[in-house]
Amino acid sequence: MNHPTPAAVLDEAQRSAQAVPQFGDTLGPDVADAYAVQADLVRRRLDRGERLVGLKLGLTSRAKMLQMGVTDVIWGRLTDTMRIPDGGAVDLGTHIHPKVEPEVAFLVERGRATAVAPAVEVIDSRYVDFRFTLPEVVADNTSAAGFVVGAWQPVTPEVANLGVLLEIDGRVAQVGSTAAILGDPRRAVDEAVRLTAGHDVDLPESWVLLAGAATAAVPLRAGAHVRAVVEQLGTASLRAVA
Ligand code: 0L1
Ligand code: MG
Repeated sequence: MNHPTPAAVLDEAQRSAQAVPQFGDTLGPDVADAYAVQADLVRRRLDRGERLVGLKLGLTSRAKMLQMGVTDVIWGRLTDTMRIPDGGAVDLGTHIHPKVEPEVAFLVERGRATAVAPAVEVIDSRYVDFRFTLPEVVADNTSAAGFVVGAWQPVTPEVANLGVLLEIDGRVAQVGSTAAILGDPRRAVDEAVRLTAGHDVDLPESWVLLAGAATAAVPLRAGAHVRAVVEQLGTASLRAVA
């Protein structure tokens, strides 16, 4: 009997909201191979009718890079079904052990950022206990699970260093700065272009880029109201329903 491929295993884990063990030696240490698994994984979603709407960067802060022992950021693909309307609900029944992190998003048109917005990313590793190696998280589409984008604004130089709060039920859970994202989140666009060169990524003319987290991620609990507040840019929010 043929064993299911890593992409098939991760696809089923996401669809059934059941965590799977890490692959260990099956996946291999090569990040290029892991991106091929990610492409296969997301292709399965597109074949079921989802649309590619953008990209995300991960491990964009010095703290996360040191934690993972890496020197380069990673990237994943965003589809339309991951998008949650601002203020909308996330069904916890369709996730394994989701976490939320405050980010900024860019609207990218013809290779440049034409607008910026506060955002919340929902990450949900498909691996048991949210534990993975770098190739494993790349294969798992960098834990991408959902995202909310607030109101779009013009991109100004101030975006380089704005205060960020992650609020849960009206209480401050995390404090950070947009400067934690690559030193300046505006670098995310060039990084995304560089990282995806040579990959088969068929983006629409106007697409969303989640630039990275401004603080550590926080577990998403049933009933929680989550709000990212970015100085000068405003808010993006969601609530978790059981
Ligand atoms: O968006 C992110 O920075 C997450 C990247 C993958 C690592 C994780 O799941 O914490
Ligand atoms: Mg993120």
